[in-house]
Amino acid sequence: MKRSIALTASAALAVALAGCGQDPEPTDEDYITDLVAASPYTQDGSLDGQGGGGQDDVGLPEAWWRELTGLGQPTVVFENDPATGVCTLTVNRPLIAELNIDVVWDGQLTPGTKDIDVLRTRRVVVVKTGDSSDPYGGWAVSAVTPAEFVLNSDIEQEVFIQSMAFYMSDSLIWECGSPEDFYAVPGDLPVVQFGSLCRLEATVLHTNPVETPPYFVYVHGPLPAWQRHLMYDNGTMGDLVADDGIYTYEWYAEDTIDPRVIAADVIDADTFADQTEQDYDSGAWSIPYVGI
Ligand SMILES: [Ca+2]
Ligand SMILES: [Ca+2]
Ligand SMILES: [Ca+2]
Repeated sequence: MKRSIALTASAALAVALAGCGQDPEPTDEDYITDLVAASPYTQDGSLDGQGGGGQDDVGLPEAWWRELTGLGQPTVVFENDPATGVCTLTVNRPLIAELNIDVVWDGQLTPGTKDIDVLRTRRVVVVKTGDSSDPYGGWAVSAVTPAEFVLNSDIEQEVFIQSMAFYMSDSLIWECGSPEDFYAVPGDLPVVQFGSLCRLEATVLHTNPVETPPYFVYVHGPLPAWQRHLMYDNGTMGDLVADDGIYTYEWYAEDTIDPRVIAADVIDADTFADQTEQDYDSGAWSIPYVGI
């Protein structure tokens, strides 16, 4: 019996030693990949919040919401060797979801579904600020671009966000004209003070407008009652000038969602025109904010 135990212990030791040999120290790439999977500055969700707003006489559905059905693993593309201590990455994450949409204004919820196949992509700068015994091997997120949501299906994307501008108490505190623009974290991110007057403005592009209006624009963020609200270009809801192509929504910040992001989200009117065709077309930008 004793001999048996001794053999077992030896075997366990051998396995443990072999395990050490096959499990080397994490590389910088390993640490950075773990960092961007966990950092609050690189979480953007799937824009699956619900919302109200709108009227049946302008081409909106009675109800719609996205429902995430599959979250792919993030792919991290290193644009330079982390050995320099500063590294730029592109992080791509596939989002498989469904658009639930009910276009019949009858007080009954009988939605159809449209497939959503989207890639969420963002660039990140990370810097090595500590040593290897620190969390994530001493790496920290230094700057991020907005996350851009683009179609990852065979359907040609025709609607795009072109710019975002965020105001608090009528002061411009953050703006973006390209999803390639980097913002230092946390200093260059928009700050949202709960209870304060917020306003988001966005411009959009439709490459092949057919319907009137050609698209609908939504804001997602720390909004009252719902996580998303329709944006307007008709001189109401904080919109300064009607029909100038700048879509606006103004609100008093009163809610938080996880993750903490502000997003501008455009949906093709053709997508909203029925609840049967597989024609999902949408684009969005999303930026993390700092809540105070
Ligand atoms: Ca209905
Ligand atoms: Ca306007
Ligand atoms: Ca359609």
